[in-house]
Amino acid sequence: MVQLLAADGTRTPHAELDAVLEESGLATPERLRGYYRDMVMIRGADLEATNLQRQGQLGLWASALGQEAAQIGAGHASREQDYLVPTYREHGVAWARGIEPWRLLELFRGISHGGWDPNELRTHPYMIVLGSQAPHAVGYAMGLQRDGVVGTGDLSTDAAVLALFGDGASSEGEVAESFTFAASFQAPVVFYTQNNQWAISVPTQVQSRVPLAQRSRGWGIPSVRVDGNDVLAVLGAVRTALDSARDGRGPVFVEALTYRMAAHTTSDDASRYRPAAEEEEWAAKDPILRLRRHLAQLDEIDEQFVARCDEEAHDLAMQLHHHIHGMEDPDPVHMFDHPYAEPHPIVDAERAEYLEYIAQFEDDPSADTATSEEGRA
Ligand SMILES: Cc1ncc(C[n+]2csc(CCOP(=O)(O)OP(=O)(O)O)c2C)c(N)n1
Ligand SMILES: [Mg+2]
Repeated sequence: MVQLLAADGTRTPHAELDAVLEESGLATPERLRGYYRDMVMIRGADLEATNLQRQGQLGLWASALGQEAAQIGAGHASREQDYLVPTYREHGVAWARGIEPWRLLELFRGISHGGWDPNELRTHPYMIVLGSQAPHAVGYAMGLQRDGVVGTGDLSTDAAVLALFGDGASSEGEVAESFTFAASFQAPVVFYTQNNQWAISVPTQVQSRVPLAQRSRGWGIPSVRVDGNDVLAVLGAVRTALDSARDGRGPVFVEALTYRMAAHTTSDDASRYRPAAEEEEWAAKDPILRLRRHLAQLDEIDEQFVARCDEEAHDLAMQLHHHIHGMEDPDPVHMFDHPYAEPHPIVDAERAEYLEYIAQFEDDPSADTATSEEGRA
């Protein structure tokens, strides 16, 4: 496993990745402070989202607590021209790509159909059906090849795709099929698994008899396993993999070892299936704390900066709170507006049927009068 930052923040040299980080400028002290702030901000938004779900304001929330380095690192390792294909727990990746957290919350409130413009931010909508995004990602990557923006020798314009999925999703047939297409066509795609140790209540050991990173090798897809709680290792490994893919050298698989610190979603109670000792063990490997310790060792962080990040995260949480609490309920009939770009007879029929159905619940003014008169009598 590649690790550049130990849990106590100590930096281990790594010839290959250090060269990539140096050349890319991704690991300057200023950048590192930026990643620290990013992680604190997204954790603040995440905790507030859980609160909002408990207040009945969101239908569900899938927390990314503990996965901040794996996500902020991968998001920032991508270049602007890359296309990212996320799953549903990618809040740090979304943040790094410029997707405002309120858009994520609106999705989990169930009032937004997609959340953002995938072309504008070059980030696909969240995907809940496990593994389904892997073939989309490979197809997109093959499209990039055909557009002539792969392997031209210019890394600043050549593009690649980052396909994100979980350890559990990696067992889906679609992922195996995606490996086949990606390898056969040498598609510019990086498969990125955040192995957060659990797929709801199923531990990773049940998914695979070998480390997940080894799986792709049977397809001839090179792979690397990194410490996913180490933002520097993630940045270095994902940037290296994406640059290799964009350079026309085919797909790469990156497994980031991390931990889902919260329950699977707000509908889950993790204490039913995993021991508290395991949670404590991983709490000691907290990715935010680790980067803070590293910055302290470099003498590149002070108490004011830490306090300012905490304040900003608090302000963001309050903004999200007010935004969500202040939302009007959307007209339910809007759900029929976007399944197809153009009018569709089946959707039209369903809309008409639904309108008829909800009309039954509209208040009948004459019935109201009768009730109130009865009340007076
Ligand atoms: C095809 C499919 N099967 C089952 C589910 C239900 N489901 C949602 S999340 C999940 C576990 C996924 O675990 P993993 O891929 O490790 O991602 P994580 O939730 O840990 O981020 C399951 C089984 C689903 N969404 N899609
Ligand atoms: Mg998982």
